Amino acid sequence: MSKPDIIVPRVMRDVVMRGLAEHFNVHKPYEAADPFAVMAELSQTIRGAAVLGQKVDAAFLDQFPNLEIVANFGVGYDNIDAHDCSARGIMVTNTPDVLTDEVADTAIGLLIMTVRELSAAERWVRDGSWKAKGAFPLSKATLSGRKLGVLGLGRIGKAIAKRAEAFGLEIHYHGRSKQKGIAFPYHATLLDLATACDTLMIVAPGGEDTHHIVNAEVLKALGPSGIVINIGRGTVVDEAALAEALADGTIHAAGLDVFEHEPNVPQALLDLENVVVLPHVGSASVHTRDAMGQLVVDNLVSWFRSGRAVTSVPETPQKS
Ligand code: 8YV
Repeated sequence: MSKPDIIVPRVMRDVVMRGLAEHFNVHKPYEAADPFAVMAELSQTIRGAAVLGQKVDAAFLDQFPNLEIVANFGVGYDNIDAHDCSARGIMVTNTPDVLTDEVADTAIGLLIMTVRELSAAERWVRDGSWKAKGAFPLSKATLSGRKLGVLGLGRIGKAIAKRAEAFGLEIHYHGRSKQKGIAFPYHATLLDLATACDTLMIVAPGGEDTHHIVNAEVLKALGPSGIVINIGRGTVVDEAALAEALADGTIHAAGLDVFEHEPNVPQALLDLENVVVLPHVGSASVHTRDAMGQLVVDNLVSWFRSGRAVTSVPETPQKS
């Protein structure tokens, strides 16, 4: 039997490219002088897509009328219009679980870096300030006694909460609904969560429903000792409002791994001392990115072998 034809619009990790090559006819339009011409030529042939950050919208889907599955590299899939895929009968998969611990570890690292000003402290050593000026100034904030509001208590949110509990933090949460069997206090609105807490851990996915929900009002409710950590998606935060709240003391500090227009980080944030910035490294270890890549391959292989995906997203559930 001939191998199914799949498209990889942007180059992906070795583990993905090698894994796919074993099982599929892999088309890589990015290698061609005119990628759009290649895509047009392949229009009727393509049955699967492996995507990384690629926008999968109506225009993309219209190009490939015989597409059966879109396998996303990443647990977040706000780059994909999963409702449109569902309406067209196209399966969408993501890469949950295999990255949960890595992202939760990064989130806790970023929280401590931010609270204790560790990146500025490191710069103090490297730029000779320790020798020239003496001890690094004491951090104004402490982790001790903080109330952590988790926005989005999914798999990663729970793993962060578990770690934060071990650090003695009081955990609260907000999400679409109160979850059964979870003892942490639930707040029906984000504003209530921010009012009850001084530390906001953003783990929520991107997309229309969460666009800029962390706004000026929410930041004000966190208060002057407030700390915002974002490990979810940049679009969840109104970055202009955040920069303003950080500059005028409405909140104390922020630690950000994600931004609205990556890799562009607003200058207003970079200009501030009370912001720790990371280049979207939540899941970025070789170990975890390889596991995510393998899951992309496994989803496609399983689909074309058995008509079942390994990790389908809720909008395109597995048929039982
Ligand atoms: C990756 C992520 O950076 O899984 C996600 O949703 O944000 C990250 O693990 C992303 O998949 C692009 O490489």
